[in-house]
Amino acid sequence: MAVGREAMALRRVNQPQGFDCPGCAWPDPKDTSSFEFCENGAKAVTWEATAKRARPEFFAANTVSSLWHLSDYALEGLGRLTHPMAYDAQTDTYVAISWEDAVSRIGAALNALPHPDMAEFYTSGRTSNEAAFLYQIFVRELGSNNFPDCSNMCHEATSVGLPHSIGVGKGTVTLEDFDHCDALFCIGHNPGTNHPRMLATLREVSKRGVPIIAVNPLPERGLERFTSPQDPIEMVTGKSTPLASTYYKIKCGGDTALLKGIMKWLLEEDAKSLARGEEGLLDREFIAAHTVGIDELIVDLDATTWESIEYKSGLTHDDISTMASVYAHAKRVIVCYGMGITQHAHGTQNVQQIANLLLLRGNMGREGAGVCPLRGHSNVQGNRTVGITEKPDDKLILGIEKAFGFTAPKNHGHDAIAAVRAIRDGQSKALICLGGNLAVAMSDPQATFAAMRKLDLAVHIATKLNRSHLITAKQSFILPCLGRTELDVQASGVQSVTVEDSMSMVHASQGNLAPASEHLRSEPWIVAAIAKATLPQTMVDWDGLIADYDRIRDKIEIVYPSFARYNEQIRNPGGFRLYIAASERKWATPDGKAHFLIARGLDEDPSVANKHLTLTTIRSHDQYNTTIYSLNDRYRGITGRRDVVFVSAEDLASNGLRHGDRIDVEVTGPTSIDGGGLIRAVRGFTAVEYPIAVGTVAMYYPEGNCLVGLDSHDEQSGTPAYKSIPVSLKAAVITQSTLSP
Ligand SMILES: Nc1nc2c(c(=O)[nH]1)N[C@H]1C(S)=C(S)[C@@H](COP(=O)(O)OP(=O)(O)OC[C@H]3O[C@@H](n4cnc5c(=O)[nH]c(N)nc54)[C@H](O)[C@@H]3O)O[C@H]1N2
Ligand SMILES: Nc1nc2c(c(=O)[nH]1)N[C@H]1C(S)=C(S)[C@@H](COP(=O)(O)OP(=O)(O)OC[C@H]3O[C@@H](n4cnc5c(=O)[nH]c(N)nc54)[C@H](O)[C@@H]3O)O[C@H]1N2
Ligand SMILES: [Mo]
Repeated sequence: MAVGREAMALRRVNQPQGFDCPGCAWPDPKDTSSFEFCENGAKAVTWEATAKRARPEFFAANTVSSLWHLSDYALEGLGRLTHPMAYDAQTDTYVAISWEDAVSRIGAALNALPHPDMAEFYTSGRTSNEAAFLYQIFVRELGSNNFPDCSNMCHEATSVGLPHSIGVGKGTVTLEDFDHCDALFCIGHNPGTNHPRMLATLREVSKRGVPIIAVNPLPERGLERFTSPQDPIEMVTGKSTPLASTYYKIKCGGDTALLKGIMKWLLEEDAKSLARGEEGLLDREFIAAHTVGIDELIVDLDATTWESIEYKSGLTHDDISTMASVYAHAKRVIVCYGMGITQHAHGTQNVQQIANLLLLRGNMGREGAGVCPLRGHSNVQGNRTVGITEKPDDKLILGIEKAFGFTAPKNHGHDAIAAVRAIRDGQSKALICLGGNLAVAMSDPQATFAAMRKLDLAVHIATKLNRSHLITAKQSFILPCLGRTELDVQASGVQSVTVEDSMSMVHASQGNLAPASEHLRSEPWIVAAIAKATLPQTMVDWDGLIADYDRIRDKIEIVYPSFARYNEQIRNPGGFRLYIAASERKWATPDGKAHFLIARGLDEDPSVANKHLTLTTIRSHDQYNTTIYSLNDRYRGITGRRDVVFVSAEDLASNGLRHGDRIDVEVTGPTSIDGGGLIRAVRGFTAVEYPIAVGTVAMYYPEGNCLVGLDSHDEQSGTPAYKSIPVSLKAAVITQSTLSP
């Protein structure tokens, strides 16, 4: 790797004048004056700043069919893409092409579609606000709302669930709130790997003696460090025995049960407290003034038995009452959560139960309290804010009209699952991807790969080669773009882009490295070039906007008034926070109230409940989504491989298996058969005995994606159920062990 280039890059990460780390979406402290980056952020930066190149000569020497046999790790390991490339079916290779020819062929192919709704426009969350905004303007001027995006596989349950609860689909806390909370709940996320800069915040919180409750089926190292209190936390629970740990190994998919359990305990203790003549445990003033639905919630919780709560969560009444008493004794509570909550068949309902819990004690919209969904990609939240949505509201349509003078379509377009279905069914014939690796990230690769091979047009705007690019259509293009770390110079000089983090802070990002190749173009430039080639009658001054990104931001401000004084505000170090009404106890719901919402039942998948194990798919320490940095997973003790299944000693024994056995993992229940009539299964993986919750097994993502059918998703948000897959384990046909005991 290019040592000098990387070292230079790392010194500029998350600095006021530097670039935003392309790793996670955790916010930066206010005055970032020192080296503020983490091990995994450094991996993301060096992966982009590599000296390796995948040049045209390489593509000429390697057919697409031969590249298919390389692993995902090896494909990206080829290095940065250097030239725009077009697929040549005759030689089965990608061949260099000029930008002019590439965009004119893409424009012609899009215009050849009978209707613009026959194209899908995917976005991955590393894209800047400027690129994402231009992209949706282009697609809407073309006449479509088909915006599948990575958020559909990620925090869609948050985007769909929280607005019904509190009127906004984003978190309500800021980084400063962590200085004031009295208890912190971390449910279903793994900060040591996926949001490492959060560990600094956790350390501060734990140094203040604030209990951190972790809820996770796996013992994740980064969290465990903060759940073994130095000071016994008897004072915050009122219990006589000090707690050795506040880490709770929940059964996969048991979070709704747990959250209902905590709320049920609160109601029971509240009643006792009132009977003693005390003031009770609920914030009655807040509930009366700000919420509706408490009576229905009480009825639902009364009807939920402790027996079912214990069974579904895998936690005891004692565990749950301890957590609940920590919650009840704290004046200000923050709940953080990640994919362990959202990627379930009832992800939206999980999110809403978290909101319920917080609302019961008024832990919303005041200092030190609130909800904190940990977003994934570094700008996935911003992409949604600036219009990447398949369901445009009137404000967006009117805003576009005001800013550009055309009327955008109002119909609802496709999210990720609808897009793949439309491609599978031959209704959509073109796919443009602004970043990402859709085929591999998506559920049901069997269906997704086959569908994508039927396309007329596939376009990938990317930094590195990945498997999605190898699933070729009649016409396929790879368009290489600048990454975050690289200098972006346009007609008016060096450009900055902007991004929004998990806490709605918007700030500028400016790359400083020389681009990996002179043929790279910025994402906004590429979007504009495709737009110009596709829309001869366009109402948008694409060249003017690209010449100076301040002009793009001026347009964003017209469409979204919450970006008032955008260009001025991003010139302040640290940027600015977008207005979140719920942070001020204003509820942007139809009736202006926050809502307690009911989750009926506790089952992830009632039809197969009770008998099966539940498989969850997780990230290793050495990967960024579908980008695999190495085959190691240090904190979990796995080296040199990813073909493993984490199983508890109890579940190994009850299935007649041992550590190191080769096993087959088969899906059970109604989703067990794929579209081709085969049992969904992963075969010959190695069982690893692991201190994971009994009843839960885990595999890496994306290795486990073939076990998730396209139809297995949260009904409300469409988020694939990547983390609640009913499975059974059996010895593989080949039983030879490849792991030492
Ligand atoms: N280095 C690195 N950083 C990243 C990423 C990356 O791949 N690598 N990806 C980015 C993206 S896009 C995202 S969305 C985030 C993802 O960040 P996370 O949300 O941390 O993602 P996951 O690794 O999927 O892990 C979720 C955690 O939930 C736990 N879990 C699984 N099932 C359940 C369950 O049923 N209940 C509960 N309570 N917990 C459960 C798992 O054990 C795991 O610890 O990270 C972002 N940051
Ligand atoms: N089983 C299972 N499946 C999952 C998940 C899970 O937990 N379990 N998680 C889901 C989640 S949370 C997400 S967010 C999705 C992720 O889905 P995606 O966002 O589609 O996937 P990534 O792996 O992040 O995309 C990596 C590719 O992005 C390109 N890239 C990198 N940087 C840039 C850039 O600056 N610009 C451009 N244009 N391209 C760039 C590179 O070519 C790289 O190969 O996967 C989902 N799939
Ligand atoms: Mo994500």
